[in-house]
Amino acid sequence: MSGLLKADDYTDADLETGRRLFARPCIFMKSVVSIRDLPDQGPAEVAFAGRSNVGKSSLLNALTNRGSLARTSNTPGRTQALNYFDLADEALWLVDMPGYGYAKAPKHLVDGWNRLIEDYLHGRQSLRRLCVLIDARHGLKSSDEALMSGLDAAAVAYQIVLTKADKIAASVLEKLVANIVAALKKHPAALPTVIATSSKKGWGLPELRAELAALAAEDRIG
Ligand SMILES: Nc1nc2c(ncn2[C@@H]2O[C@H](COP(=O)(O)OP(=O)(O)O)[C@@H](O)[C@H]2O)c(=O)[nH]1
Ligand SMILES: [Mg+2]
Repeated sequence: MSGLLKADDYTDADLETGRRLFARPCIFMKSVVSIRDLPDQGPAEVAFAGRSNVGKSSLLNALTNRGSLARTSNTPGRTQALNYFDLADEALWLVDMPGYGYAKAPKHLVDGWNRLIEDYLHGRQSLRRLCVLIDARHGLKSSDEALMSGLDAAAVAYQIVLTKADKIAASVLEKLVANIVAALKKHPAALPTVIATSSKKGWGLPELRAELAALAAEDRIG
C-alpha cells in the first residue's frame, strides 16, 4: 500500500536500534506551563499531538513499554501543559502535548490550544518532528487540518500517525491512507508517509520506534 510505512521499509538494524532505544528507561522530566519553564535545548525532541481521546497516552505508553508513563484518562482538554519525558538518558526527549478539539474559542492555532504551544512550535530549534495522531476511525478533522497548516507555517516537520488501526477493516484503512497521502501533498512540512498503529495490538510500534530512533541518531552525528 503506497504511502503506508511497513516494517519492510526499514532495515533489521534500524528496527533493532529503535527497539533498543525504547527499551531503555524513560522518565518524566517536567510539566511546562509557561514558555519560561521550557528546559534549555537538549537532545533532539519529538512531540506528540492529536485530538483529545485520539489514543496519545496509550501510544506513548505502548512505545515506551510502560503501563502508565502518560496518564490514559486525563480530563479531555483540561491540561494545557507540555509534558517532557527523557528517553535513554538524553538520547531523545518525548513531549506530550495537550489534546485539542474540545474548547470552542477558535482564536488560536488550534481550538483550545494556548499561546505557550504556538510559541513552542515557532521557537523550539531542537524540535525535530511532530507526530500528528489521527484516529483511524475518524480521519482528518478540521482541527487536525488547522494544526497541519500551522505546522507548515512554522516549518515543523510532521508525520501522520494513525491510531486504533485495530478498530477498522484493512480495506477501510487502505482507503483512509490513500486519502490522507493525497491530502498531505498540499502540506509542505508533512512527511509523505503515514504510520498505522494500534497500541492495543502493538501494530506499527517497531516502525515508529525506528523512525524516531533515526532522529536521535542524526542529532548525535550533527
Ligand atoms: N482499540 C483500541 N483502543 C485504543 C487504542 N489506543 C487507545 N485506545 C482507547 O481510546 C481511549 C482514549 O485513549 P487515550 O490514550 O487516553 O487517549 P488520549 O486522550 O489521546 O490520551 C481509551 O479508552 C483507550 O483504551 C488502540 O490502539 N486500540
Ligand atoms: Mg491522554
